Amino acid sequence: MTLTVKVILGMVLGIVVGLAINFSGLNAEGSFVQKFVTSGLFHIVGKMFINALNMLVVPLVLFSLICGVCGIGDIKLLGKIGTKSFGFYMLTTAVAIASAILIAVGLGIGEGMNARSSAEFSAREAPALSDVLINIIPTNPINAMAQGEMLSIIFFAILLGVSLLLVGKKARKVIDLIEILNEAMMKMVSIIMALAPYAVFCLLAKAMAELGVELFAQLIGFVLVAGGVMLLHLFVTLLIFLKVFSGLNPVTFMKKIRNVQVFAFSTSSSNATIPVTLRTVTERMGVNNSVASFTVPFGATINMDGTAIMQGVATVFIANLYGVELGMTGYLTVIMMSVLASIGTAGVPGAGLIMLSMVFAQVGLPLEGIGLILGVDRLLDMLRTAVNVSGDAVVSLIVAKSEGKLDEAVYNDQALESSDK
Ligand code: DAS
Repeated sequence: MTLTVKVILGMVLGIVVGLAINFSGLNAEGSFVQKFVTSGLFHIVGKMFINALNMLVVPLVLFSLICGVCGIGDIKLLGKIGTKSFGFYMLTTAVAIASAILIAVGLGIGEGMNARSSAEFSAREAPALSDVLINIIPTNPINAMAQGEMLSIIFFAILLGVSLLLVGKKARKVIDLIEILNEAMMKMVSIIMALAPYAVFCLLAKAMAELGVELFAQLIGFVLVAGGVMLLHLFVTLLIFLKVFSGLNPVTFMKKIRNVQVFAFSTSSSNATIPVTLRTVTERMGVNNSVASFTVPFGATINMDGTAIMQGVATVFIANLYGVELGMTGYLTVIMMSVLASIGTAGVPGAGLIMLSMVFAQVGLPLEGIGLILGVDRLLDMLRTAVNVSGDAVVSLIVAKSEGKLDEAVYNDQALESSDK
């Protein structure tokens, strides 16, 4: 049984058990069941799992970003192709997160619940944007890592990666070590994610017992809105970008990208999909390998439009659920944090959820809101990964076309559409 099936099973069982406890009234104030649910096994297992996710954030972001930058190989590639692709990756992600927040706020998802956070949290006033920008540069990177100041860690990791590239051949051993540590972190993510089915069961059973069927309805609403915005981004926004910035036919793109999307959907991993994306954009869309070999791995590391959408919708959902007023500054901070969180998100299953805690922490939302999202995250992870890799392919085409490195005869060759080629 795959992990995805186990997580979905944990989700269904958690909802059923939680709703049964809620409907039965067994968790009346002061009852044994209420104590067991609120501070007993369900609570303990859920909190331990969320702590484990938080434990991963700093090392995962640090090593995956340094590897992503060092993976560029030649510092000169950071020039025109690097600048162009970085710019377009950030632009598509910013549009993705802004549309997610606008739609989620417009629909008012999560409103009316006024859930209580068992661990009293003070909804921290989102810091002024100027402070957020100034604090991106850490005075002490080690302290920033100890404090989990993610913006500073992302800045330092990218700068360290560029610096290692500038050192040249002498840095090879250090880069190899960091690549091994990065691989170890991916394994650690897999180990912790293997426990997700049990954590999902406990977190959802607790939440459903406390908040009842209304929460269930709210969660369905969250999944539908997040999924809807992802599909909007995939079938409208990205195709508009493709048409406007490269003039290429969006319908041809959607026919040829299908096998990549199916692979990403089933693996929930951008990293695992890199070989499939590379082969598709070069052999079936005509992108020159000199461009694709940079833009595709680079995109799998820093470009996560689908993840940013999930993070934006989740932030609005949890803020409304707990009655936290984020305000314009708060939402602007969320947009910036989600763009940066998507840079730091590794291309492995569940990474976007791990980074969500960084966004929540920045705007003072309760981390236990992660536990509610976790229950339905696996479903969204499959869809958002397909969106992520589609964005990587679109930007690869735009950059290749602008550099004169796109064979349009191959792109327009309808014979190359069938997914078995
Ligand atoms: N599954 C991640 C990826 O590979 C995205 C995420 O977890 O948000 O793109």
